[in-house]
Amino acid sequence: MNRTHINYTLHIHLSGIFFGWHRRFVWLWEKALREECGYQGHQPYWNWALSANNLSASPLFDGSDTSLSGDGEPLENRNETITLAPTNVTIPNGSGGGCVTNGPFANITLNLPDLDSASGDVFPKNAFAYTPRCLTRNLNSFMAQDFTSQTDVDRLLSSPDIVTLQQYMDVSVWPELREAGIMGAHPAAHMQLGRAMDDFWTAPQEPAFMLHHAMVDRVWTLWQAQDVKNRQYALNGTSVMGNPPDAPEVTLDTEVTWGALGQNRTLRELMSTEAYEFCYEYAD
Ligand SMILES: [Cu+2]
Repeated sequence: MNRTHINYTLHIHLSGIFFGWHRRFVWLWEKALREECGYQGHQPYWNWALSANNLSASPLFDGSDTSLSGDGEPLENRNETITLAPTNVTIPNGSGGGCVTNGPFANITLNLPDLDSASGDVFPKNAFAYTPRCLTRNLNSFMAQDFTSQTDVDRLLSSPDIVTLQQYMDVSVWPELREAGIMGAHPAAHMQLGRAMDDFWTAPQEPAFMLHHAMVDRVWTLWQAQDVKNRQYALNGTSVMGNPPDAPEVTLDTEVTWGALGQNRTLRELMSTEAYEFCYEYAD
């Protein structure tokens, strides 16, 4: 799964295939859990708003036996604040930063490298280098409160059109952050868990990744359901990250690929959770 995500990173983010690609990515994961691992449950989602006030007290990240493990060990000499590059906006740092040593994922090994230093738009040469390391977390409740609260979820769901939904998903409404095009709910939920989850390329190594993207999918699904006629098949953008002007706009016939994980699909086949191969819904 990680390898596939890395291979298509430069297409599946900030583009017209973001929602559809990640929808089937999570679905393929759930299918593999059922068919290859004997899992009999469902794919849970991480409702960002429910943990926004206090991440480390949330049942998902409190470090208990039924959580996804909690915060990383607090790093010594941590900075009190972090700067949200490329802006000068500073916010409080998270509360951990080191390896996760509690809960079900205590001391697990991530095998792909931290690609933080990779440029965001060139495929990193070391993307698949075997790099055993710990799972780090740096839970940041400030970020959660300010970028993924119920207010933010409500704003997403109130988007009048797909362009606005994509915008709120990826870009904050804070003026300085909006200008820089950063800190919408999707990246903010990645960032609030720390380095491993915030890796643009290798984030699927973090156990919370699939639950996070199930929530992205849930927001898209609930938004579509408010106006099926106009929203079920609403698309915007290209198949290339950042939608450069020379890339063609996607259509319902645009083919999307998951490499070795499964056959190609057209976007048409990805637009509903209850059509073609999909058959699932979100409980409230
Ligand atoms: Cu992704």
